[in-house]
Amino acid sequence: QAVRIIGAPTDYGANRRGVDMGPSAIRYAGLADELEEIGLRVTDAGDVLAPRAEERDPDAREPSVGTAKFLRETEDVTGQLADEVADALTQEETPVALGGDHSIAIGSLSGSARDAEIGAIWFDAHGDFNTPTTSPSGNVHGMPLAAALGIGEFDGVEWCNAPNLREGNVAIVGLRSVDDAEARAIRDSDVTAFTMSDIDDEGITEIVEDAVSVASAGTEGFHVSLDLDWLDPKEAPGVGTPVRGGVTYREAHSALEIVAESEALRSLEMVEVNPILDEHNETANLAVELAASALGQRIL
Ligand code: DIR
Ligand code: MN
Ligand code: MN
Ligand code: MN
Repeated sequence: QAVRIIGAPTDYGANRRGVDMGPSAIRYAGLADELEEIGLRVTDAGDVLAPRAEERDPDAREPSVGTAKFLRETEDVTGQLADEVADALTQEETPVALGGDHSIAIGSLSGSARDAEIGAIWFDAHGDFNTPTTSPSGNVHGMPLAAALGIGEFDGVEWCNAPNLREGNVAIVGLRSVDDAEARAIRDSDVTAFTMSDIDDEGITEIVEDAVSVASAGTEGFHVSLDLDWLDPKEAPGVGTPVRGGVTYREAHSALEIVAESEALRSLEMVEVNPILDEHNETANLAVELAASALGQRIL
């Protein structure tokens, strides 16, 4: 089995700076070596081109999609990422995208869904289901799932809609911080959403098995989008929007081991690692470990 690492060093979508260094931090934590150790053939495609936010005007926007910040840059970067992800898949390599902020998921989802019906599992404290009108922040990292699904103003916006991803094949896991209008949009959609309370009640294995069923039903595999703020900040301090009460270290591994066992993982991304806010790169180290679990690391 082969994987292709693709960095997307953006911070346009986030409110705190430094997440553009995520790809470097995760590479430095030894991603390629770790994946080779578990028997994968690894290619590193380098980074897609993302100009520094300082060179850009946050308000230069497409009027059709409202008041989201850095939308042009997001379109540009996610377009490159989508092409690279789609190309990896045609070469039978599993794409492993490294963020950057979560806006890059617009690209990984549309690339992964270019030539196949896919599902998605979204491990995150947040719903990422805002649109430019519901967003309290204007930050696109709070919107990528809505953008990919064509919710609200994103309806019919071709560059961000993932062509073969249906709401019924999307599961969000680990919610504990959702804006009011965003919660309404999630409820009104056909997306399956599991909160932290659902994990408390049912246990992580039950919930992730359900998520895998949702994402696999009638699809040719699923994308896993792993926002490191899904974990409790004690385990993953190096993120821009930490929220207490997240999953534990062991729950996270267990979840990604279930993903690996499904043998339906089509593409993977790890986002929101911010080395400036981290302690000795431990959040990037954790991202590497979790990628190994998702990609089939076996203890025995
Ligand atoms: C918030 C934060 N809901 C927003 N979202 C984050 O700005 O839309 N997503 N941090 O990962
Ligand atoms: Mn998040
Ligand atoms: Mn997110
Ligand atoms: Mn717990």
